[in-house]
Amino acid sequence: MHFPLSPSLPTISLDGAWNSIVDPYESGISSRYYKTEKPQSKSDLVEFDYDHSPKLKVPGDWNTQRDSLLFYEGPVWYQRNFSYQRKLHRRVFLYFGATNYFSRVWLNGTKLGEHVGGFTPFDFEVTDQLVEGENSVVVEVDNTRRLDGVPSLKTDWWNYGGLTRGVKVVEVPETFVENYFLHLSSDRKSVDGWVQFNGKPVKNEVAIEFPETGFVYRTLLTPEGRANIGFEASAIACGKKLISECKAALELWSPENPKLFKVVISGEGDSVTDEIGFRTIETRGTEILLNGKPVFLRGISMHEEAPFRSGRAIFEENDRTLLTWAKELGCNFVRMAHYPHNEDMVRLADRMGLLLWEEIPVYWDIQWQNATTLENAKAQLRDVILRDQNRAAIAFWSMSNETPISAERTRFLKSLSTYARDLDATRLITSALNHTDKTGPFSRTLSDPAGEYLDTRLITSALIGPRGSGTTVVQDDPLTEALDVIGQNEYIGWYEGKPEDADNTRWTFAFNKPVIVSEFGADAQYNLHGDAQTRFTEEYQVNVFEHQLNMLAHMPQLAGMSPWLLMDFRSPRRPLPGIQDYFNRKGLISDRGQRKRAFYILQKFYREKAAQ
Ligand code: GCB
Repeated sequence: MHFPLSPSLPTISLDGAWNSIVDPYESGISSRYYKTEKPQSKSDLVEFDYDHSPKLKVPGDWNTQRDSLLFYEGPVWYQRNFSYQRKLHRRVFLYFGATNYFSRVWLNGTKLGEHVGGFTPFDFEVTDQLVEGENSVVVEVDNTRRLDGVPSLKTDWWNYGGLTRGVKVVEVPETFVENYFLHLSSDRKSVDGWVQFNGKPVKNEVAIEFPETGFVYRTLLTPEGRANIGFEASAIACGKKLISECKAALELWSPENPKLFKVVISGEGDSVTDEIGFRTIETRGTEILLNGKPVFLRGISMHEEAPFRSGRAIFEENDRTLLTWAKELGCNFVRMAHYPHNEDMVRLADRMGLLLWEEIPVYWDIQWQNATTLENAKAQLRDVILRDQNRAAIAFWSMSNETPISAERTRFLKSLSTYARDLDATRLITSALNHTDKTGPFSRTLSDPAGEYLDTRLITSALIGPRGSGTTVVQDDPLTEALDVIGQNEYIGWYEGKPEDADNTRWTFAFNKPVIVSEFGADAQYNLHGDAQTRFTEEYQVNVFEHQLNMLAHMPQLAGMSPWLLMDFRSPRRPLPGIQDYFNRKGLISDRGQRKRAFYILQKFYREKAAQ
């Protein structure tokens, strides 16, 4: 069962200091770290003691809390006590915002379950396991990378482990609003959707109220506790007035006017409050239409990395800093790479007026033929959709990033696209693709016989080969057929050729769909200066951006862009001493919050775009 954690839900926070045991040799299960009783007599042999173990803060990654854990990959056991007063006619859930990557949870020594995947929420019902007074919860979190995982072994971001998002005890009535989805119909005439109750319905009624205007919509539940919603959109604006006598139109959400309505959903003795915006997003030929009008997406990519201190972004102030920088850059759009970011980030984008691209971590090469891997990817996709489906900011569900083409990969990603559409037909489906140039000197061998994954980044540069003047780059990835919008990653001037090569590059897209250039960029260390041909200088990065912007000015089908990226981030693949020091330096802003020169190049371009 999954419910979005509406801010109105009654919760007890379990955030704070937890006891921790680092378990590199995986002794925890055999030594029963999940049992927290103390030794009964002085002769009892117990080789662990949570109370005297070091603490870790929750939420938080462990890597940036303790120097010895910076590169650690393996299990860490977390434990804490909390007191609980049982209440009549209440059901109780233990809710985890996200734990990376594989987790097992025990309450008072009883195993509640397991969860796979590092960026989506999960919960367990604990109504019957909770005891009056003191309770103990133990979580084993293991961030070991797995060949069959999503993502698999190689990523260009830090493998932050731990209880990276909040932990909460959630109390709800015996029958409660489990989830709901309210959205504007594609013709903008009605608000459609559903409400799902969990538990046995008694009154079989639900009411959806908009306190701002006084409009209340009531309908009945099916025996399964589900209500299908459908009412005229203008009814929200008309409030208590008759629609036939009222000319008011629903105020739509947009980046310029991020209008949210307070919505109260009640029934069966439960009531949840949310803030929801209404808008449509669709494509027409090679255009993206927001509320029926063409929009150019002035975007930026970003990781969920905390400004100024590095580590996972975990507080609203971290999210606010990142999104405020995106606004200062002139953005109306953010690509949240390469995994679901925290829920507050999405809610904040809703309030600040930023369209979002949300992605699951199907990154580079994964086990396309493995049914369990597909189930895992689908579960992550389902859970992020169920979490964020009511956020007007979300415009795109991205299935993947830079996946090497093969029949199995295309089948896998098409199956994900279909699944996403079945869950949510109101968003655009996309994927960040490599171009498919086949003219390079190297053959398209994507993995070697030993099964070692090659880095698709290098494959891309190999494929394009030496660049001359007037190069044409082709995008004919067969996956495009299943997408609404083509996400195009390219690194002309960094992994491919020289920055100036962009000027002569022409693009050909086999499918007549909108294109977002979802990545381009170059590493630059803040305050490292040199000439425009010297790698890692701010001048080199500026040079790449200037030539890229020249190229994009005449790229066909272009509907937006999200260069790589807002801020420098930690990556174990980036060891260059004195420059990278385990940071990917493609940020327009350094990890300490300093703006590099290229920031202003893009800002100027976006200001001019916005004025057009
Ligand atoms: C890419 C990846 C991104 C990397 C970036 C880079 O193509 O999508 O995750 O961080 O290139 O800097 O190499």
